Amino acid sequence: MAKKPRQRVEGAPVGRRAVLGMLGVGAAGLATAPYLQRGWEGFLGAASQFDVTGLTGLLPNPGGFRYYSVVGSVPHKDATNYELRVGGLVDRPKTYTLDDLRALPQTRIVHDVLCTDGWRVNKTPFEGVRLADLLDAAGVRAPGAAVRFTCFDGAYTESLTLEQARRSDVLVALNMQDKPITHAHGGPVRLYVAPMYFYKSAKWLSGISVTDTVVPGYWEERGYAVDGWLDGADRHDAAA
Ligand SMILES: Nc1nc2c(c(=O)[nH]1)N[C@H]1C(S)=C(S)[C@@H](COP(=O)(O)O)O[C@H]1N2
Ligand SMILES: [Mo]
Repeated sequence: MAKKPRQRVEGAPVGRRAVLGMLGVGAAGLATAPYLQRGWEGFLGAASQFDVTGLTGLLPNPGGFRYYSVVGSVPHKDATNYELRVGGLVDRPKTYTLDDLRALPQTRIVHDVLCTDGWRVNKTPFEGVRLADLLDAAGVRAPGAAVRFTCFDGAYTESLTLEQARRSDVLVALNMQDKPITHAHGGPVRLYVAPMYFYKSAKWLSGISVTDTVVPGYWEERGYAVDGWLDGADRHDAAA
């Protein structure tokens, strides 16, 4: 696949940074914006003023990541109010709290993170519950062939085939860089799909629904590949 799939805006291929650039909201302008002094954690809420396009995705932080959100502000959730619903074509739908997820066996994966915009963060540890374990607990019913992910930002969605979802390197992640996932990075719980571009790793995960067909996600509706394989990924998960 192309290294940098582009979203399409009214038929024309336009990258997210190009969209911001056309609006005069480039990285240089943002570097002087006062909200940066409030620190990166304040970024998502404060950036809503720039959310003209419905896109928020800007400067690299010192760790190399950029923070992306397709909405201007996202509610904060923690152990007191976080819920993850697993349902759809399953025998035993279930809602997990953060403590429920913490009590399940945890898997740690160290892999390079790559965004289609060209930045990468090598050897990033993620840790959490294997998605396969949650699917097994739910009991996928015969017509189930794909998984749809929804987020408590109210906008982002993602998808995987059932085969992809059952890979050993796909996590419902609670930790990133060996710390609880921060709000800005999609905490308390995000998806982590190690063998694919980072857009597959839905932040602020709130719903996992087994479907009979792949439902393209937010960026996929806007021109991204549904299969987000990284170059060199083992597409058949020989390790599983
Ligand atoms: N809910 C949600 N998840 C999302 C996104 C988003 O905008 N909203 N952006 C995706 C993209 S394109 C990337 S590169 C990563 C960015 O993750 P980060 O903000 O933790 O660096 O999240 C992915 N998951
Ligand atoms: Mo991305």
